[in-house]
Amino acid sequence: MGQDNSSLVDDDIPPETLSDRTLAAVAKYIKDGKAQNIVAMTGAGISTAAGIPDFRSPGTGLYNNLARLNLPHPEAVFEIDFFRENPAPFYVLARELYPGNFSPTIAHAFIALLAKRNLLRMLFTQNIDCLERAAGVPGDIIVEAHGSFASQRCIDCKTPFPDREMREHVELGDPPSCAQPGCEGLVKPDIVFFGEQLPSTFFDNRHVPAEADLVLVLGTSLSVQPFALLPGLAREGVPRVLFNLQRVGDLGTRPDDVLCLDSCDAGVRRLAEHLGWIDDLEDMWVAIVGEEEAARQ
Ligand code: CNA
Repeated sequence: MGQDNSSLVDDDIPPETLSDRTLAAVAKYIKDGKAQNIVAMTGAGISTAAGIPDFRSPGTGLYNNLARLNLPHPEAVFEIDFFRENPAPFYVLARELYPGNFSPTIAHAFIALLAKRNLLRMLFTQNIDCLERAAGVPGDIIVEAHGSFASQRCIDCKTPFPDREMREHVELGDPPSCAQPGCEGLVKPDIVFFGEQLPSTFFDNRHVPAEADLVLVLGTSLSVQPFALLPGLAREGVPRVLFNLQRVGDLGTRPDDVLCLDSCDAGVRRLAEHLGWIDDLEDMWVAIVGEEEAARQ
């Protein structure tokens, strides 16, 4: 177990709801039955241990590694206007990121364990890798705010495109065209590009963070709007815990914010230890990914 730096907060503001600003106090809050409606918010950092690069980590992030695709600027790979002109770079990335190539991390398994214990109200994810579903979080409490690779359609007539054919095109790095007679529009996975509207499920559930009794933020730089607004929608006095390599957003500024500035996996393991759930968590994760993958991560 690494060093417990969960009490690293700027100011020495006394907590109002928790007994102190540590993971041990968060665990006590959960064990006392005060967290029945947990809302989790995740980003690419929860999946880096699975081998999927995030966007912005210096050196390893996708934006650092897109030079080979000859883009006018890194974000262009996710811009709809650029995609219309040149879909090939996106399909190079899609082949690398496609679901099925990666297994959930123990941080995904922790969120699934919260769901299994009926404590998870909702998971908002910015990720497009579908690893939350793979870990066993029920689909009806996941809001994939930036869409996912789970389905795809024509960008012009919006006709859905079959999964199996899509997989073949992605494996070949070959952008498919719409199969509708008379339409030759490009097909794109239903992931949200810059310049596109978020799915309606995001807006339909935007009231949920205000109903949370505990907010967990994991592995996100909180730099993409409107997702980045979600932690701020928690009511004052509701504990918010950040599991991330660095401090982000306004996390740490409220009296009941707890910062765990470490890898998501180390952070959830530490919280699970405090909860007395660590064996359950490790067993559940190994059951999902297998011994070999668990040892590799
Ligand atoms: P980001 O902007 O790249 O930020 C990632 C954050 O996670 C940074 O603050 C990192 O310091 C932190 N981080 C990286 N590794 C770890 C780790 N092991 N433990 C804890 N923290 C870590 O990514 P965001 O998700 O904030 O940005 C939103 C974009 C990224 C969304 O539109 C996603 O679709 C997109 N994205 C998704 C994936 C995926 O589905 N796995 C991968 C890459 C990008």
